[in-house]
Amino acid sequence: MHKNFQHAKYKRTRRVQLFKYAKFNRRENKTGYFSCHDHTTISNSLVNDLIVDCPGHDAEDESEYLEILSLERRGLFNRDNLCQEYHQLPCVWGHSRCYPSSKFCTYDHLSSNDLRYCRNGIHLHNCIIAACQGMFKCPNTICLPMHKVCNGVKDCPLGEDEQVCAVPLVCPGMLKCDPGICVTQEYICDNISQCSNHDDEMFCDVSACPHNCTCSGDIFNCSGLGLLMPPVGSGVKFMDLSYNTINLQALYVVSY
Ligand SMILES: [Ca+2]
Ligand SMILES: [Ca+2]
Repeated sequence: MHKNFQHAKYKRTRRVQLFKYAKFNRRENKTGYFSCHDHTTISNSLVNDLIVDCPGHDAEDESEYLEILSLERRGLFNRDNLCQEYHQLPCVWGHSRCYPSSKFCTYDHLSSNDLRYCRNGIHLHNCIIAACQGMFKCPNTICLPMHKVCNGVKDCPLGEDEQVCAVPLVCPGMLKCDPGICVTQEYICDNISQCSNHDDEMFCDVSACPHNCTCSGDIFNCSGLGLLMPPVGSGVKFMDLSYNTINLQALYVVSY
C-alpha cells in the first residue's frame, strides 16, 4: 500500500515537473537561449540534453536529470517511459529526451558536431548484436550510416569504415556527394549537411522543384510528364527527362 502511494506520488511529481518544463521551454523558445547562473547563455537545444553545458558545478541546464537523481535517492523513482511517440526510446529512463528506436546503435552527428540522438551516447551501448540494416556495422559494435563510410574519419573504434576506400564508392539508390561519400535518402533534406559541399541540403525548398517533378537533393526526376521543353533549373546535377517528348534540335541552350 505504501509502495502504491509512493508510486502515485512519483507519477504526480513527474506530471507537475513535465508541466513546468513545458512552460519553461515555451518561455525560453522566445529567446532561443537559456541563461546559466553566471548569466552565460546557451542554446535551448542544449537544455536537458543529458550533458552539462553551463559553467560551474550546479548543472542547472540539466534540471530534469537532477530531479531523476533526487527521486532515485528518495526511493521514488520509477522506470516510466515518458517518450511522446510510440517508436521512441528514452535516453535515460524517466527522462523526456528520446530518440527513434530505429536509431538504436546508430553513430551519427549533428551539424554542431554533437552526438546525434542521445548526446550522452547511451544509445550506443550493448550493440554487439545490432543488425545495422542499411548501414555499415563496425565489427561487433555500432552502426554507421553510409555517409560515415570513406569520409576520411575513422568512426569505427578500429577504423574499419576507412579500410575499404581504395576503389571509388558506387552509391546505388543513394546520393553521391562530390568528394565521394554516399548519402541515403532519409538524410537528404534533413537540415543536416552530410555532404561537405552541402549537396544533400540543396533544393530542399519545394518551390525550387519544377512543377510535377520529384526532387531529392540536387537530383530532379521529371520523367513521364509529357514535357516539350526541359523545366527551368540551376545547379541541378542530375535531371531525369526520360519519357517526355522534348525536341533537342529546338533547343539552342542546354546547361543543366
Ligand atoms: Ca568514417
Ligand atoms: Ca542532410
